[in-house]
Amino acid sequence: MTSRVVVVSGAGGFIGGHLVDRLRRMPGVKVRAADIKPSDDWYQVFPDVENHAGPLDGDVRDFGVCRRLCRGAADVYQLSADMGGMGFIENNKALCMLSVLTNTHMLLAAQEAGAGRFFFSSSACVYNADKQKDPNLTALAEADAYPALPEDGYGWEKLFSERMCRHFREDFGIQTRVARFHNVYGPHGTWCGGREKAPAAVCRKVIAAKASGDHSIEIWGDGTQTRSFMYIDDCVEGILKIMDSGILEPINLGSSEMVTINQLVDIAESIAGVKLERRYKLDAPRGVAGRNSDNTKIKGYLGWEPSISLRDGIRKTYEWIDGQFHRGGHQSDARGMTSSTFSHGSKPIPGDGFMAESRHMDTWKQAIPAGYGPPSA
Ligand code: GKE
Repeated sequence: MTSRVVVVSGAGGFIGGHLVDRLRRMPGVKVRAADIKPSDDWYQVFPDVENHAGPLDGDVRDFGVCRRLCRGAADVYQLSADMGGMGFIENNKALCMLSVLTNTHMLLAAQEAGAGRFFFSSSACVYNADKQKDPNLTALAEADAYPALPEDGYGWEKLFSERMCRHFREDFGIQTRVARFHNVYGPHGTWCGGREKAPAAVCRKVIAAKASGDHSIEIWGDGTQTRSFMYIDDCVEGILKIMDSGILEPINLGSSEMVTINQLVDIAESIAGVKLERRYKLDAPRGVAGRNSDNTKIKGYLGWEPSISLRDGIRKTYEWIDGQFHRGGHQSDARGMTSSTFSHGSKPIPGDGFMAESRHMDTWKQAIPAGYGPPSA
């Protein structure tokens, strides 16, 4: 039997690694995994798949690399992106927008190669910021992306690439699938260094506070902001279901279990068996005030929605990060790890982390950059 070639770009990343692990177990599937990172830096590497690692072989900003990867491919999962949590995307808007290269080149190469299906990982960051000002909001439905007012930088790129998928489908016939991920977490992902998102950051801070004996942690914002967090197993399940479905429009892939950041900390504390003093850093990157996933559409199409509870998912994530922390010898830096850093590119930003011009806490105000407002009378 000839195998179906399935390409995963961004395979060295968190979601990509888990997706490859799932695909490689499927009968009749030959996985081709690619990432710009050298394989030593991949979160998970599987020797039984075809791996393309590093700048020469795995940089999908390069159209030539994309063409080689997509040759003979039946399915393409495009997960590569320069991304991270709020500390990264608010401070690295140009880098986030450059993911337009990977999305464009992978889509073009997939279409040129005659791939049957193309999956694009979009984000809840495409949603109109005006609809996320209230922490007790009603959940975001797919139509709430328009009129467009997405997260500056990162969200604009995602929204553009969503539409590019649509037009490639309409004009060239390639079957595209677009899922809007809502804050995905779990083991084998970024947990320190500036790109980590809240679930991993909170687990690490609690672990570090315990290890340091100084029972206090820093929390960005005032802790009342709300989010829903999706465990990685639900994410992979959803990706595969959406790819296999006939869903043509962008669709939410997220948990509908909404919590405040304070409640997220409560869960991590109860798993750790500690109670910590909370230092609120009000000038840290906060993103939107409230966000949750309206799952009406995905339930209607698939009769399914992400269902792994936050407590169960955080327990597994906590255990994995605890192992990384102690095996990696981070005890000596435990006190420092009860706070989070920001990064500019791969370099940590000195001081408290902000570039002055990015210091806009209300993301919706960033829609009109300074100097682009209406002409003064
Ligand atoms: N990253 C981080 N690190 N966030 C913290 C921390 C910390 O140490 N302490 C508190 N928070 C707060 C942030 O200020 C924010 O209000 C909330 O937790 C969630 O932050 P996040 O996990 O970094 O990212 P967001 O949910 O705001 O945004 C993410 O959304 C995803 C889609 O739902 C984005 O970063 C994207 O990576 C992604 O598309």
